[in-house]
Amino acid sequence: LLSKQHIRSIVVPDQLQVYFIAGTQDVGLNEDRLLAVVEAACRGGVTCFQFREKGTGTLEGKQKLELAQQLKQVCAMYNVLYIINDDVNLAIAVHADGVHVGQEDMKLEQVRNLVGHIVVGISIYSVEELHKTDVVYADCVGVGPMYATSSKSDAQEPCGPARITELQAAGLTLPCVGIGGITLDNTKSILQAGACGVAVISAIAHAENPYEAAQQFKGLIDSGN
Ligand code: TZP
Ligand code: MG
Repeated sequence: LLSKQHIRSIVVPDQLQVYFIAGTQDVGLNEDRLLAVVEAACRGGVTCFQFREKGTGTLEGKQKLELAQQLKQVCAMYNVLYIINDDVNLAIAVHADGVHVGQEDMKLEQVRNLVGHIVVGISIYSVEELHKTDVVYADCVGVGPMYATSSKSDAQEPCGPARITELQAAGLTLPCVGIGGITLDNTKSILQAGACGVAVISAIAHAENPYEAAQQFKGLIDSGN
């Protein structure tokens, strides 16, 4: 019998070091551009990629499924953990390595029951949200927005890296990443606050050279080990 206590974390914290997130909305609604940027980011050293297809003009249905399959192949080629945002059925359909949900999405217990033993990520903004969250069904946590961001239209007020420390003091033990407005310049403060990695959209997707940007994040985090 699978009791709550027997659901174990299967994500290795090192796999969350450089967590790149993107969808076509982050690259001019251009599928080929997304594939190229993700390939460059993987080659540069990101450890995890989340396909987050969200907003006006983004793909749905068969087109989204096909792009998700292509992105999975890219990630597999570089041994990069492949996570699907929100869309639990898509994560199952493409055999993703994981799925990430927010507080407004499907409940964690239902997600876990549907996906089995893949990585389940959850967004947590505050200690109040932590207490409302069934963390026993999750493997890792995204905390943020750390800083102001232009990549999420409904983002809450920036909470700063101290929020990570605060959540851990309140009992959060799952590996977590900071997200929102993260750059090379503020990455150290996110790790010092207790995160095992940083999750970024624009710092890589909008970089002049996404390969170099990924390399710089990976180099920075490795140098601190
Ligand atoms: N969740 C909280 S902030 C954010 C998401 C998806 C957007 C992060 O994007 P960027 O460009 O790294 O600030
Ligand atoms: Mg969501």
